[in-house]
Amino acid sequence: MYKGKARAHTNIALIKYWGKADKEFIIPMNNSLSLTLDAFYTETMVTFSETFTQDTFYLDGARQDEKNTKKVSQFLDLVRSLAQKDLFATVESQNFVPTAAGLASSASGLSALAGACNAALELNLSDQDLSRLARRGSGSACRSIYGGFVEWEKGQDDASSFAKVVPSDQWEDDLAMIFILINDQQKDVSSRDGMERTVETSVFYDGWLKTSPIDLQTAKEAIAEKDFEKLGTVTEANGLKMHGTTLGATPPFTYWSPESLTAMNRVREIRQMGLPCYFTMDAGPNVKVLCQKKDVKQILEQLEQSFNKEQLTCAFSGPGLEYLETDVTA
Ligand code: 2P0
Repeated sequence: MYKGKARAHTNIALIKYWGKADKEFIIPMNNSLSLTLDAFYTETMVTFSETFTQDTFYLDGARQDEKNTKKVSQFLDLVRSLAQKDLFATVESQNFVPTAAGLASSASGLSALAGACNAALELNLSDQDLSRLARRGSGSACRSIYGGFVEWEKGQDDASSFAKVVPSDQWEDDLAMIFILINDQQKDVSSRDGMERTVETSVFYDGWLKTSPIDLQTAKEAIAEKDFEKLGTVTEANGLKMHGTTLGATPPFTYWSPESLTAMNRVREIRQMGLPCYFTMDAGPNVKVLCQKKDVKQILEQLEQSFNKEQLTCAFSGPGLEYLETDVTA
């Protein structure tokens, strides 16, 4: 029996990953840059055993159906081939999110699974190779191997596409991200389907590809200079640009709901009051607000005028992958 357990935190991209150059290996079209957060994480235990006759996947204690288990099994296949071990596994994952408002993340999930497999099968993968492995499960997961500011270098193939830490002199410790949780009745377009449709059909995708490297450069300069206004401005612009591409797709779609727009406008108003804060959004209606730790209390007070307290959660910079347990009795 081979058992391993790991914890990985979620990350939010300031410069977004949006589009794949290679769907099988998950090689992105552009580099992205994220901040790993402390508030949301996944703990995953994996057990490989000769006695198992199939893969089984439990999420938050509930046994998952065939469809959800298949994604995990496909990732386990990669690990089995890497380890040259033909063993079925039981995967037990726990998502730690303050509320059950659609914040479960494939980034923390697949990164924790990669770490758990690395421990269980004693693969001894370097962080770089672990980032490459997590990437095969979900693109954004490659960034959750590391804490703080992280860049995913797109590379051009499996060997060269991985994430790495962005030197920051711990500036991320001065920052915060407030989540505005927005309930939405719309049927989701998954990020995987959304980015595929955009790459294939959006008349705005060229503009995204031409300018996201410039945004990335600006973000890295802002981090080196510890210039919050510069980082916030490019974060907000890059997120809006990503969402702009979805409107030019066929058929067009958007992740925004009316309340998302209300939230974005509130952030602009708060900024105009002199409190620096900037929003970003991912493949869903929630709005994330990048701000400085010193302003969190005042910004929360402002947001509480428009949103319920339960809708607001504050996160700070979080750590990279952590190993919790290994037990090998082969
Ligand atoms: C990001 N997103 O950079 C972007 C911005 C959503 C919007 O990475 O298909 O779950 O598994 O590689 O990583 C979410 O997409 O997609 C994502 P796959 P993933 O965070």
